[in-house]
Amino acid sequence: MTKIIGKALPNMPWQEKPEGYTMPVWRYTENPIIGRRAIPSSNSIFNSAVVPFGDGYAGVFRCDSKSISMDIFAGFSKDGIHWEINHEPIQFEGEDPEILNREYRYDPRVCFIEDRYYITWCNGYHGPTIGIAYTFDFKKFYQLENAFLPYNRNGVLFPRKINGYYAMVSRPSDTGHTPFGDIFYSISPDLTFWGKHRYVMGNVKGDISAWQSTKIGPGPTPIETDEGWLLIYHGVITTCNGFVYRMGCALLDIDEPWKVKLRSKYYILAPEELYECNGDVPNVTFPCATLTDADTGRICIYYGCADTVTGMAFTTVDELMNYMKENPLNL
Ligand code: BMA
Repeated sequence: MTKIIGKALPNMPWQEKPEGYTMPVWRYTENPIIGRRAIPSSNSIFNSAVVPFGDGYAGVFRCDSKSISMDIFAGFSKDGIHWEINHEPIQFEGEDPEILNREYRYDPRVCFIEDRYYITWCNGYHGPTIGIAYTFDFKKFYQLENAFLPYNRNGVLFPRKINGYYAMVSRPSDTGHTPFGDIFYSISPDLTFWGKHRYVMGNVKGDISAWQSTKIGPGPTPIETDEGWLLIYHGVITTCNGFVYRMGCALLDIDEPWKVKLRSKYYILAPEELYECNGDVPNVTFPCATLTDADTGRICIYYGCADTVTGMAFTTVDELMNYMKENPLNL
């Protein structure tokens, strides 16, 4: 038994694994939980993040508008399933108008560290980079400096300092639909200056684990366990019809998270249902958040489906640990 280090969350969304199901991650039966037109302006609501907040939940949602402008919106829920999403995007406050200037914002992650909620997202600043902001109440948001030079996507904070530093995994990229991509680890004393970059893991050449042969990128906030950091990530293959985005998982060393202890050879969830295979960008399952219950080891994954709607799926820490141990990726 692996233990999640964290809080109990007994009321989080949950369904038992269906009888006879053989995969380690199973979908919520009422998926998708957020439709493409959940707010008046939206064309699609997908790669989005949620956290426990007050006696319920809060989140930051990627809503693309009907002009296909990408922005991020706050939302609230009592049960983590039914969401009220603000009709206006987040307005950031901050010190420097140069940084506050919005080009585009997408694929948010939310991470509670110490006393506040940090938002990271793909932020347009002469190309994609990682924006960082914090909030206490999901009403006022303070934007900090971008973490990196362009080009970078998928900046994902760790939920506590590691060896005295804030820590982040990210995926250096290019200006377009990046045809490469490895995960790197960076640290910061103050969430402004990032350095000591370390290679964590990369795409897998050949056909040993071809679903992740083009690029990979970190997904939800890493989950702390007594065996290491459990990282759920996306992996991409290039097919004759374009990219296919699946989910995988890895276990990173607790004190030196750039050291990979386990990684699954097989994907844990892939586009199979109609709402994952069919949409604005077909064949995309893109995880950006989890809720976890330390008492039971339950994990609820929030993921974007076909760049159009938002879905939920379930697993447990032991399901993922056993899957990685039974199907290890030995490079
Ligand atoms: C990536 C990002 C994601 C998107 C995915 C599939 O590069 O843009 O937001 O879900 O492509 O289109």
